[in-house]
Amino acid sequence: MARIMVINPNTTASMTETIAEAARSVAAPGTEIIATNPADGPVSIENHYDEAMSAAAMLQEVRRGEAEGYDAFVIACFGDPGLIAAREVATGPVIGIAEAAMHAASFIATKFSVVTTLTRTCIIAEHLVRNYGMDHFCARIRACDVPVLELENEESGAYQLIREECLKAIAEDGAGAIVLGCGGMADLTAKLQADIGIPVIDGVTAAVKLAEALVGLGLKTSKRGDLDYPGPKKYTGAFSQYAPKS
Ligand code: 2AL
Repeated sequence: MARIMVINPNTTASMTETIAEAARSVAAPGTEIIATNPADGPVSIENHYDEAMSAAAMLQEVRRGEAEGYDAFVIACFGDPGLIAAREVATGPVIGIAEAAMHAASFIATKFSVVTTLTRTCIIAEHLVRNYGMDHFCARIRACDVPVLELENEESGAYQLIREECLKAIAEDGAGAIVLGCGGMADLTAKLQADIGIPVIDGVTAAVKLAEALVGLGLKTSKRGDLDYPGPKKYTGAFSQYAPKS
């Protein structure tokens, strides 16, 4: 039995719903999923500024979940914004969808390619690949150049553009698996996989299953060293609401 809080760090509730559906589609019978997004922040996260600005309100959601006793947390944005700070706040495991998808891909293929939204965001995934030690597994990071919110617009042609990048990843990168580079792509996974014939990994579902595994193992975030709770401190001005209490 695990209670998992899945946080979409952007403020678009319809995308949170897509993420929630994907999370629930793989959750074990005893797992409770609550999906949430902050009220304050960017409607989509597509650059470093969006990432930085989304982190504070996302961390408030983790604090709320912590107070409500959730066993684990999933940060459902492909840049994994605020992930390491969330680990300081949380008692249970916190998993980012990019790290979950990349690790899952590395178990089933020697090479994967990431297919993300805008070319501009490729650098974010590139930093994560390096940070997670995934350089040997990641063949290439590709962009379909569809803005995040256009993923929800059926007329945007997003599916076909993503599919084309996946096919190029197979032909040109030698990719044995595809990692989808946006939380808002979670509903495309099964269709894409059937369509392109190689494993397609969405980080939301991968993160939920990894969270269940860690909770099942009785593992929590280590509070020895840098991931210890932030400790009480005064924050001034508009940020006083974010001041850590413990
Ligand atoms: C994302 C994501 O997963 N959600 C969002 O708003 N931006 N990442 C991305 N590369 O587009």
